[in-house]
Amino acid sequence: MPSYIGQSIKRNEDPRLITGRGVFSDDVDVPGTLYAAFARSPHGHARIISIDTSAAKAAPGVEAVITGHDLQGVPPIPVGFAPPSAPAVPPNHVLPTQKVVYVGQAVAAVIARDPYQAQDAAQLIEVEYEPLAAVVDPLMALEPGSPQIYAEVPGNLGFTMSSGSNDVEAALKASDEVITLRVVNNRVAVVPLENRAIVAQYDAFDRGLTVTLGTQQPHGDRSAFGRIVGVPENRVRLYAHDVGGGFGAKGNVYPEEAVTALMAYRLRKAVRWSDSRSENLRTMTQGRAHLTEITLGVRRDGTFTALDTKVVADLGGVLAPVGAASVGSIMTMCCGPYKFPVARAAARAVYTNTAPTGPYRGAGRPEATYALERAVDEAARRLNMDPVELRKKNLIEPNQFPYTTPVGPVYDTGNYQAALEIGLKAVDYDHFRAEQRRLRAQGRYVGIGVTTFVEPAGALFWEFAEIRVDRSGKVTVYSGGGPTGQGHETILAQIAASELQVPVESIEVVHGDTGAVAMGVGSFGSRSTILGGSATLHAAQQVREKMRAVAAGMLEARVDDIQLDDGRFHVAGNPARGLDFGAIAGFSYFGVSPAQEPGISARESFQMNAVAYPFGTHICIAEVNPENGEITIQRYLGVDDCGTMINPMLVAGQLHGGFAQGFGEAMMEQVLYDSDGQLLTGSLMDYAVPKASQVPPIEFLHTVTPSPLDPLGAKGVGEAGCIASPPTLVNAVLDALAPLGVTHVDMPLTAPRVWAAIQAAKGGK
Ligand code: MCN
Repeated sequence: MPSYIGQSIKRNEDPRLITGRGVFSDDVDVPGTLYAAFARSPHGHARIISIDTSAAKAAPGVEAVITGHDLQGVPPIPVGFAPPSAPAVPPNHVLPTQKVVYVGQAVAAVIARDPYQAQDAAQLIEVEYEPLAAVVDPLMALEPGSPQIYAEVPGNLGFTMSSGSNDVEAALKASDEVITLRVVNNRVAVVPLENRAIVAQYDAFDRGLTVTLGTQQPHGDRSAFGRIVGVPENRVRLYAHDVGGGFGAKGNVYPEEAVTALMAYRLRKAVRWSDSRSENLRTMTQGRAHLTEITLGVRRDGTFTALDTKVVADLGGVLAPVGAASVGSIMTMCCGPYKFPVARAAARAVYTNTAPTGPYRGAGRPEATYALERAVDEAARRLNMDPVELRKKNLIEPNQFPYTTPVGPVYDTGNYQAALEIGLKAVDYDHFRAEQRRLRAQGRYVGIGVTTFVEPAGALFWEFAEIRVDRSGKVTVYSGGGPTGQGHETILAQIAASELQVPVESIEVVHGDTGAVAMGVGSFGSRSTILGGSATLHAAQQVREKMRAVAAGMLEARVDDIQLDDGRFHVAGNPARGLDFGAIAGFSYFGVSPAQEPGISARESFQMNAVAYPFGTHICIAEVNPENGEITIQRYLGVDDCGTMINPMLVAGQLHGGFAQGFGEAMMEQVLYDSDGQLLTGSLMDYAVPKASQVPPIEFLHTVTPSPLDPLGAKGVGEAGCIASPPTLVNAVLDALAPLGVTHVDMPLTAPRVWAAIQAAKGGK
């Protein structure tokens, strides 16, 4: 039977999803359920003087009203990682009692018999606030005299991070050219199709809690609920059925989810909550929000000499559970795919009166790539060199892997030149440059952006899979991942089916059930194919060997003589003397010798002490109308290398989705607050997410450089599209506008912004 690995088969999960039979958290119906609703802060920064819940308690249908005062002894939301430089980590209380630090922060909750009663009663909660001066700009927050959000965090400086060495300064001094650029990675909202949703149910039978939650980390969240609610973890069962997108922001427990679970346990009932789009835009963790000053030293011949990256990262009002992750990524990924003799990076992470920020698809890699690629194009302009030539001169060579960068990471494998060449050939780069000159002579502004990039994938080191073959011979993969739309039910089945030689559609994949899956980490950091896929492969190999041993006993042959072909174990050279899965599996439960374990199953956790480094080249050709600043994307193509592709069609799907998010960030998305911390983009009328018709077509090309780190040779791809696309799009626009003297526009590249940059450049002239 040919291997399924590398085949673009359709997704096993799709018939269910496209016929409306998906089960999202909000679809779970529990009889007698109660509903939670929240009273939220109207202020960006205020002291809580008093909370009067009497009117809400008396409202129809209300079963309970709670504030932070009712949660004495409940631990704050756990922070996954707080850098040692943090002077203090102000606790992220489930419900605050002293002060609120961003608009929309939940201060009290109502539990009622129907959702409308809950919302009406929440409106009756009287909170007296003493408004305090707010600060929303992280640079202003660092200024002396700015409002202090936490007494224990002087100057609002949450933490610092750094990497590399100070040799950078001498190297910059010795450089022929030094390019310094300040760029902004605009704050973006996550906007999953499915908002947050939870159903928590007191489980009278074992005095525990059953939680259904849209999450990327089922097992981690089960632990967090156990700790917050005060129930031993083994009495908490968490289900994450279908999840309508997470994009990094559904990896941790939110205060509203904690309240819902707590109240279900306290009231001995089922309680549910799902947020409205406007609640989601106010309080789900947001992404990016980084200001970067990048300094690149270069010799006259184009050789890079040094890199210095300084970041100011906006944490928002509280440190989200993995709020530090994006900052850490820049410290390690600032050098991209280039050879720098010396480099360093430093970050200041700052509290502001805005929604907390957290990982958002790419989590630090898009920020690092954007700053670096913008600086490389600027260096090319300064040196009067072709930006592609400059990249070629500095890319790490294929024979230099494993390659250790001056800020620490060891890149496993790569051939950056090959991906670049394929992309250049596809767009006929030299021809394009000639055509560009011709069009410029006609007054048309057409430009090209070329990004070469590398990113780490496979973070946090292990994932779990178990394979069981039931008595009928049916194979089930139990995966520790937490997919949110990536297609794990298909790719894990492809891997197991290839090893066991059974039809891919016959394999069931179970995930998102902590009662059925013994352990797991989850899906983030483009890790599941590498780690979960390899765990599945190893478990399948074990299952195959166990079945061979049982078959040998049944066929009275030597194990070494048993061969697996097309789903049948037979004696080598005698295909007629064989047994199918059902016969072997059925026998394994009854007839095995005392030396053999009954049943057929295998558990594996695959771990790596390093990460893999996918890479690629993205190219965009764009035209700008100088009269109104409108941009037309004429062509966009990505050459991506994620090692062995398990399912090229799903790889393309991931790149497509990632691109749409990068396109949104580059062209139209931006969360805005006024100076008091009021959110100005609180609905989808004000916050522009690209519509399908606005996203340009993308061409996908690939190179395949397997990773030596995992048995599949796979690397991740879930985030590549949004890492490479913002600089590609912006550099294309800046290249188009080069004749007008425009060298800088901050994202998002809305037409008015581009037009203003053109006018400013004309005025400057
Ligand atoms: N794949 C493959 N071969 C490879 C690598 C990947 O076939 N060598 C395909 C597989 O279909 C796999 C998918 O690409 O399921 C993504 O694989 P991987 O890169 O391992 O990433 P994860 O499965 O761990 O998913 C996490 C990643 C991240 S970090 C974000 S954020 C993200 C993303 O995936 N959020 C998503 N993709 C998303 N897609 C959807 N629909 N919704 C989200 O919330």
